[in-house]
Amino acid sequence: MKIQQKHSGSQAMTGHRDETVGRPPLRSHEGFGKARRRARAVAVGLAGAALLTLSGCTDAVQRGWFPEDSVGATDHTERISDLWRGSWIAALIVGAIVWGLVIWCMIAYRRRKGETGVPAQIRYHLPLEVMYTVIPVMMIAVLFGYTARDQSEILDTSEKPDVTIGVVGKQWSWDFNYKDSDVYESGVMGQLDGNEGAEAELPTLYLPVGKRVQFDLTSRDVIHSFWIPAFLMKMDMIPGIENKFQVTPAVEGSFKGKCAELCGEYHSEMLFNVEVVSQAEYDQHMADLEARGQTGQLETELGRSEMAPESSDAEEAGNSDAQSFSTESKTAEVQR
Ligand SMILES: [Cu+2]
Repeated sequence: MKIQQKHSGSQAMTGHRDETVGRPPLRSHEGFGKARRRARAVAVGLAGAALLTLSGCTDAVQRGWFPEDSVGATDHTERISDLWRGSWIAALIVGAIVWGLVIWCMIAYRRRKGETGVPAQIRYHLPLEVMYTVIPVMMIAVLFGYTARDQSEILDTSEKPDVTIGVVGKQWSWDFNYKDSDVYESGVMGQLDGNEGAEAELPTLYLPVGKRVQFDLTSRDVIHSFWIPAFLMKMDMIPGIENKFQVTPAVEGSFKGKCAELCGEYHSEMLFNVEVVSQAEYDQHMADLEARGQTGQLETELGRSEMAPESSDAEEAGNSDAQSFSTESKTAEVQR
């Protein structure tokens, strides 16, 4: 067997040499040039492909595939995306080591020709067992440490907020109580019927840029979840309980808000708009709400009563009858 291998090896070598010798020599510069050009073309092609791949996803990769508008959106987004990316990098390093070891074992300890039976069975290997217990515990401890550090920072409500907004979830919309200005906004469910302009009918939450905002979250019916995807942060809204968090929006702009807890048939239409505006625009909006008569605070008690008052802006929008009818009938359907 060994002899055979040696023989075939030398044959291959001889064959190779023969081939080289037998081949017409590269006579001219033309031949060398051709080979070199081909090699260069391949190299350029590969480099181009690599560049295209890298440049195509660099931005997205750097954000960890988080939404584009999350970059610098609040005082917390950088911290959250750092934790996210760090965790993925750690997971990928561990993954690469594990995949490498698995492949190495498959190749190094594969069954060779002529081998029979099972390999030598080893029952205990204390150092190995200690290692694969201690290393994962250390890894989990590190991930836990960073998570706990960031979580306590993100959920810190010890500072006095500049603005406090009570947000009430309800099937399937949102009410906003601007506590400091003593005005409110009451939302009506989105009507996603395929027609343009559905977003304009959604309730809009106004936030002043650069100001510390506290959200007091609760629900009137089932568990919802308050989520502004660009803020990289969501929190449950539980009936009878007030969950709080504080955040400082850092850039002006329009964002989207959603319910992140499957809360019934029209959960997907439980949407709102977010406008992060200057203090002056925020004050103006508060004055507008007051001028519309939306003063005082909406109750947060349990109940399915239609909270949209007579003078809400949904009524002003024109098609309020159709809206409130369809919302009511949808609610009735579910109650049945
Ligand atoms: Cu919901």
